[in-house]
Amino acid sequence: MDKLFEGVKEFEARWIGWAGVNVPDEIGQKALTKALAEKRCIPVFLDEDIVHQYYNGYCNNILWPLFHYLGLPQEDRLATTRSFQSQFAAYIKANQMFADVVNKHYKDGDVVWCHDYHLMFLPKCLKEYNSDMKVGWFLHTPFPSSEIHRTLPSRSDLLRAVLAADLVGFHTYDYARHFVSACTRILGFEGTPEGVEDQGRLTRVAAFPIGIDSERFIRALEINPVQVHIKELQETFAGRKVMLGVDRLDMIKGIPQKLLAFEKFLEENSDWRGKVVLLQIAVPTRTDVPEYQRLTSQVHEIVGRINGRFGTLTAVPIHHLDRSLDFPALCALYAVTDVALVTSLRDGMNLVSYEFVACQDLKKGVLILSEFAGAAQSLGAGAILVNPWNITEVANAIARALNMSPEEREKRHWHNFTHVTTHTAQEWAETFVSELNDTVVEAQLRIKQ
Ligand code: ADQ
Repeated sequence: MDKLFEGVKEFEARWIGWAGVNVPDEIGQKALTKALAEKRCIPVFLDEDIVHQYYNGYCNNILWPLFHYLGLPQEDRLATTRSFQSQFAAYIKANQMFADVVNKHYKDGDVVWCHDYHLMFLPKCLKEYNSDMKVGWFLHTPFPSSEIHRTLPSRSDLLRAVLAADLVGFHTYDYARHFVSACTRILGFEGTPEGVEDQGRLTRVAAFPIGIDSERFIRALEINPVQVHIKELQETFAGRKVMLGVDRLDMIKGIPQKLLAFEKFLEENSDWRGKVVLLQIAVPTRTDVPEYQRLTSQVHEIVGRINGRFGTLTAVPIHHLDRSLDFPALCALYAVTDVALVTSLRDGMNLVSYEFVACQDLKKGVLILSEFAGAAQSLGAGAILVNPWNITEVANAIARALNMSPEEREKRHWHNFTHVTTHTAQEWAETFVSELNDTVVEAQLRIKQ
């Protein structure tokens, strides 16, 4: 996140967030606070029980799947849930702890920008401290259809808490529209072209599609460690087309569907066997959750089967890595790829597709992109869009991408590269913060009139 504000001189940003580790003693907390201060980061300390109920429970076991259309917990997921009630109480408590820290560091004129589904209660807590505080909230995941959101037991409380913000942002217009529908249908508030209105108070709701720091990727391709990696990869996969998947190992990323589509492609295109390799890099996340453990086994099983079916003694069609890559290795992989495969079943935006495009100005590779990723709305004209649930369609898209003429690849790449290099993370942050300032000024003027 620190990179986000590089080159954005107007912001004196400070990051307030959970440190991600349990530091029970005061001496440890003081030491960590001091160390992080140099990076302009301020930690919030959450104890193990709160982390379990709030972060693993309410955030990752309830909100994350729900917002990605996977529904509320059932069967074993319900067993790990204990009860919505206690987890929701922990959620509010954790959000209040964030608010306490923000309030402690707040100075008049500051803008407070709350991020993601973990902090939907934060706008409300902050406004209770100080109704003049300028508060924005941005969701990095999809916001689902109001019919999905209304299944959540705490649906109204969460919506009301978010509406305490002055500006509410989403990656796409569709997510914003779903949020406004939820507020009108569940709360009975009025939806306007500007946002949501209740008793004369307007919360502005709008789309702010995120981008990446494209220059960072483009510059990296010139540096020696990346060049060395590129050369190694080119030698290793000489004579074969390279396909790439880079994902967190999460249900929403559609990794099994991607592998099955690749298998179907190999089944139906025997002339490509031995001439194409799929590199699938998947970083394990939430490894203590049974569903994620099952996903890991499922992915390993499918990879084993496909490699058994189509591999030879010297080469396999899929190389699968269960780990994170460092930045130079990631850039090199993006640069040598002929076809990138993003098959998310749902995804707020999907930055991997942006990063791939930024690293492809020489090769002009093809992006196959799920229509259920927010990125489909910005990179749709350059990518081949697919429904990841339709294995045949994805298999056909792979064949089309591998056989695409250089002219068509160039045209498609140009569209995406122009978008990725002009809609950057810096521009996204500047736009959100300046709109937040404007929104507050306009609201003050409305009150005076
Ligand atoms: P994520 O779900 O994490 O983010 P994504 O947008 O694809 O998804 O970003 C993943 C990031 O992790 C990328 O920067 C990528 O380079 C990196 N990454 C992934 N696998 C890696 C690996 N094996 N090694 C190294 N790095 C790896 C959430 C939402 C998205 C939304 C973003 C930003 O779920 O939909 O786009 O926030 O808002």
